[in-house]
Amino acid sequence: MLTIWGRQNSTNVKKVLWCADELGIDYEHINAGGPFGVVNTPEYRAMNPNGLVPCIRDEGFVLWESNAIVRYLCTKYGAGALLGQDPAQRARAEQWMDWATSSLAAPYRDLFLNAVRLPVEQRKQDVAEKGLQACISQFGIVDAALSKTPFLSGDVFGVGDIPLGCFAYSWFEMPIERPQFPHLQAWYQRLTQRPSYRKNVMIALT
Ligand SMILES: N[C@@H](CCC(=O)N[C@@H](CS)C(=O)NCC(=O)O)C(=O)O
Repeated sequence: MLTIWGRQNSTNVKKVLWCADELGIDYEHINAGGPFGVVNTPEYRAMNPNGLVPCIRDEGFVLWESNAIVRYLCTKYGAGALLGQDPAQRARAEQWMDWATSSLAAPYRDLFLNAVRLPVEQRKQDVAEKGLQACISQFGIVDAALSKTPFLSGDVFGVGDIPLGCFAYSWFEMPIERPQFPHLQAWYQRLTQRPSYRKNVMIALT
């Protein structure tokens, strides 16, 4: 059976749990990371030397890096579902997966930690504000893309929507002042109609 390690309130773990449920995979979930520990045990480090979540083991095959896991699950369990058959469509979806990690994750982390997760006395207002401004700029790019197609993967929901869908939930839930991004908002509303999104992504932020 597939085993997924990682605490549920991690953005990167959410991607994997959401994807697994979209595909209807039967899996075992083990909480790890943050208050759950586990990630520093020799057994876990032997699987993932980074000591980070998520990590999966599937019939002896171990894999870490959330986006790679999402693609693996779609390929193995979805017969390509959510990936798209057309090379250009698939590349477009993967572009957004990579972009979410390389261009949005860092400013989002600065904002989220300093607006939500850290104890109040440890939060740095200037870091939160810098992160917020960078996130506004990045979500503006997403909003413009979503003015052209209903999903980041194209005409239908797919892997390109999964990483940003996880970031978007926190974006709309954080106690911050957001500009109006109508296309981003409409896409987010479409995601909220998906039961596996509501189950795995729309959970308490802390
Ligand atoms: N690029 C990695 C990043 C993994 C990562 O940074 N995971 C965070 C949670 S979002 C983590 O493990 N933090 C330490 C912990 O939770 O103990 C991925 O996409 O899987």
